[in-house]
Amino acid sequence: TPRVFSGIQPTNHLQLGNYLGAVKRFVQMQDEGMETIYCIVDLHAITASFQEPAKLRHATRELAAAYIASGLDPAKSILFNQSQVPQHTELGWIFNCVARMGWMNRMTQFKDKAGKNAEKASLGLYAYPSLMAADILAYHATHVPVGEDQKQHVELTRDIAAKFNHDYGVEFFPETQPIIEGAATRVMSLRDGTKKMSKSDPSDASRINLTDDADTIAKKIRKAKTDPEPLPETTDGLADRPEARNLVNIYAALAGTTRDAVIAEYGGAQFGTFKPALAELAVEKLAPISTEMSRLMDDPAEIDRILGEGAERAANVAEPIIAKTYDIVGFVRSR
Ligand code: AQP
Repeated sequence: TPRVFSGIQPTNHLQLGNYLGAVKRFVQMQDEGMETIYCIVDLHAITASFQEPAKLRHATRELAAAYIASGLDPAKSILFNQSQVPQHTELGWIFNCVARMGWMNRMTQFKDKAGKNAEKASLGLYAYPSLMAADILAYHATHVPVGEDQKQHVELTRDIAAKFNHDYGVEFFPETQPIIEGAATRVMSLRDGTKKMSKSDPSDASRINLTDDADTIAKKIRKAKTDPEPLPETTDGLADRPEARNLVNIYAALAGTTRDAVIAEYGGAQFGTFKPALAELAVEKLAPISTEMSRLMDDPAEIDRILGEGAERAANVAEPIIAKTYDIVGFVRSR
């Protein structure tokens, strides 16, 4: 039976790319009645750089609030933070011994995040995709909704599962499908159309945060980098115009329509017309989420309760899978 798993790191505030590329799809899959497990991957959050403990705690609760405010229902989906379910790291270690150095060396996100000085990157950042494979496979998840930047990691998950199954001569871990759908699977920075929008970009103007108020959203869109031409009459005309394409994609994803439909309406329009329309749409869609988020954040104890309950349910699913894995590997368990 299909089972959906995905996660987001509690680093900084959620940005529009996370929402359109991931969270929106999470909620749809839940509402389609699929079995859905959504995680706040706090163990991953400490891989790229030092996280101030109070900030990490806050970001974890805020991400839970963002999920719920976006429509994730803890009664329908399992919602929890990764560090409360030890099975992730247990399976992660085994996968560290299955994954090959050569495979990890090909991960483009490690290269992006480690930057020029890979010697200074943490071992955790290097092993991140192996832990991510464990996050997914600890639940035997079959479907993983993600943005385009995570495609390579889901492919690695399949390689790890296949090698484990082959080495031990079992048909145990399933083949996982990445689900990368919609008009905004790769939202780009508002300051540079060739760079992806990211929570940890030093420039706050490069992204729209789910916590931004209406004025801030409108201002960031008004100031977004564009070329001087009007929008093209056909979507083909967006091919070598990354900034224009990005804004059209964002519009389409927020409106729940296609790029073609947006161009049918705004083809030939100047950015002076299109940007205010986009800002209005973004505020209409995002303001209710940020209002609900701040309401939920007034009661952190309730958020912690939800995460604890979710963690218990998650552990109930993962525990027998990890027990079986240990058995397959040959670890003696006598207590
Ligand atoms: N720009 C984006 N467009 C579409 N989808 C995106 N995602 C991230 N950025 C975009 C998707 O959001 C989910 C969660 O991502 P993550 O928290 O695991 O980390 P990330 O991919 O590294 O995202 P960020 O925002 O760039 O975070 P930081 O700055 O902390 O590294 C994933 O499904 C991702 O594809």
